Amino acid sequence: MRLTTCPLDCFDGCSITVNDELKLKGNKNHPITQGYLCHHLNHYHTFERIEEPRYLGQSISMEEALKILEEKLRAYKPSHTLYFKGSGNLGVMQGVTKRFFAEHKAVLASGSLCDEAGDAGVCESRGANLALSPLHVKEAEVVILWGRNPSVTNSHMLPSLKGKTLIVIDPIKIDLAYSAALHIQIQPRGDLYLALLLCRLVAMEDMEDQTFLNERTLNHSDFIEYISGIPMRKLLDRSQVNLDEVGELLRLIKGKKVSILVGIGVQKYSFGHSVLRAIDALGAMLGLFGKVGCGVSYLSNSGFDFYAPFKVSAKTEPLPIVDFGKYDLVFIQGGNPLSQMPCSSKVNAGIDHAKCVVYFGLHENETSEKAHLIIPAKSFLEKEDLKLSYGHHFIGRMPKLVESEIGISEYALAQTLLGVFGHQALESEERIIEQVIVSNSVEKEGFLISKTYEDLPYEKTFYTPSGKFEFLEEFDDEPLEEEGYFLIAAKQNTSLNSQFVTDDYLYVPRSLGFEQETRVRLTNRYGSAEYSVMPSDRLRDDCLLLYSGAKNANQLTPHAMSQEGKCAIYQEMKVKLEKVR
Ligand SMILES: Nc1nc2c(c(=O)[nH]1)N[C@H]1C(S)=C(S)[C@@H](COP(=O)(O)OP(=O)(O)OC[C@H]3O[C@@H](n4cnc5c(=O)[nH]c(N)nc54)[C@H](O)[C@@H]3O)O[C@H]1N2
Ligand SMILES: Nc1nc2c(c(=O)[nH]1)N[C@H]1C(S)=C(S)[C@@H](COP(=O)(O)OP(=O)(O)OC[C@H]3O[C@@H](n4cnc5c(=O)[nH]c(N)nc54)[C@H](O)[C@@H]3O)O[C@H]1N2
Ligand code: SF4
Ligand SMILES: [Mo]
Repeated sequence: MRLTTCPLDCFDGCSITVNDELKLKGNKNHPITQGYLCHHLNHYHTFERIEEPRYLGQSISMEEALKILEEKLRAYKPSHTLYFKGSGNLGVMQGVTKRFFAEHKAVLASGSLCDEAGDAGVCESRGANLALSPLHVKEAEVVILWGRNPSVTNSHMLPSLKGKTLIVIDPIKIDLAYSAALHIQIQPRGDLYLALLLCRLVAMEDMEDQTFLNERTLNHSDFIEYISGIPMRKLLDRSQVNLDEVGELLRLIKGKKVSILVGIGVQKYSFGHSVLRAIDALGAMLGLFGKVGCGVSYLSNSGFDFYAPFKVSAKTEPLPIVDFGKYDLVFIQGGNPLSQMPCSSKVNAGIDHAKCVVYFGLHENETSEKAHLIIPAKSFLEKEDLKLSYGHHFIGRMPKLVESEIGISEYALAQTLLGVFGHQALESEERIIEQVIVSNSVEKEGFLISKTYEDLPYEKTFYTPSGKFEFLEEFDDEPLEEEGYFLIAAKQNTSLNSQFVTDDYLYVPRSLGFEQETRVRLTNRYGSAEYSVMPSDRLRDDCLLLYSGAKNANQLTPHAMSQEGKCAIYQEMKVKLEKVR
């Protein structure tokens, strides 16, 4: 029995036991994994992979594929070559290809389709974005799930939620809302206003932690003055919550150990960074940071204080709005932009215009379908890697467990290209991985963990220049002008974004009276697309829902990015709905 770690983009970073038949099981001894895996890894071997390289639809050998890639890299100017990496595998070694493309002087798409707007806000307030692991949350009395859906996206948090007072703030009635003490079914885009409203009320009710505010925060009184200038009416209108619910929330958390778990739901908007700052401000007013069972936790920076082996300097373009059509050669690794990037019509037009699109991945998808050159990757069982998790502090080794004829590893691809173009060779994989591990890890009870977490998160310091928590000073937001429905983008159980088994339905409020499978069309200024309907009792009357990875999920999402963090802003729009006749 050998051990490895799940490579997927997920909070849990599961530790996996692998037997000689390559059967994957959750490691029973791992404090987070606790012996179980989710749908994706339980069925991992049933998903078909790409087995052979292809060029213009014809199967070729890996040698030929690498030769064609070399020819294309020589034929097109480096300044007309784009490197684009998705999040299909979050192993540290996945970034190795960036080293070659930076040496080659290509342009790197930089930014995020995911969490960076919120991350920018967390970093402004706290200086670094650290996680509350399930072991920390276990000590809480009250847990607020704020735009985060652990029963789908973070199932190894569930044991820690058992027996806790749960508060859910989500426009959707998620599974955990049914067992929550309070569900505030907030209007999408309303969280900043709810957080500021709560800050106002915490101050009015003398619920502030004065010692924490005096000793560990920088600009508290300016913050209170600033938010006192925002009319209460505006805070209530923009969040569409009522004072009873807010009063109940305060009653439930008063004097309790509170962990606030925030997901990406709250920040899929232009001012996403400010939303996290406002929620953090509430945490700071209550003095939640650095205490047992308490705190605010978002998708953390897994690499914090670790040596970053593939940090490069290069010309970059903002990833969520990058125009593929400006490039002759586009190299896409571990991602499916034709499904997952916002504003599919622009992405499609760009990909159609590029002279050569290379797809380097595991599975067929919308992007591989259109690519000229397909290079199959090795799976996580077939290459050396290391996983740092964004949901806890355990470090997961990912040794190569099996030889395979299929595919090429990211390391081997990068090493080959560095060699043929005469750049300096990479150190060995083992050495790179060890350097990362030793840079910031310590062994505790037989497990490697990040040294940063020897103390509770933020127990000793914040990582801002002042060493203190810094409150939000202003924000910039205008309400959406468009009429129509909010269109929510969320995750579902059997898919990991566009990988594995996706769900293509458009979920609509049952009150609209549509039968299942009714065909409808959604339209807005970014596009138009048709969907089959699934009526749902879980939605507000002003919301529709399309899961990540659904067919046409991004036909209507904005070609735009967040004010901070170069992040996609999937929900910064509304849509009109009509029945297709
Ligand atoms: N099974 C599974 N697990 C996954 C993934 C997957 O695709 N499938 N994806 C992984 C990835 S890439 C990520 S980034 C994480 C994300 O993890 P989460 O953040 O938990 O995932 P989401 O489903 O995007 O969003 C969570 C919730 O935010 C709510 N929401 C939407 N808009 C708003 C809003 O304006 N305000 C509030 N308060 N809530 C809102 C949604 O209704 C949803 O219930 O999950 C990871 N885990
Ligand atoms: N409408 C809408 N759009 C969204 C979202 C949403 O909620 N709604 N969520 C956004 C979020 S949070 C995220 S993180 C992005 C994710 O978007 P992407 O990064 O595009 O992720 P996936 O769709 O999972 O595609 C990952 C691809 O990586 C490949 N892959 C897997 N393992 C490996 C490997 O080891 N090596 C290589 N080379 N390739 C590999 C697989 O073949 C797979 O096709 O989508 C974003 N897009
Ligand atoms: S829960 Fe997350 S980390 Fe664990 S097996 Fe599933 S995808 Fe991987
Ligand atoms: Mo993500």
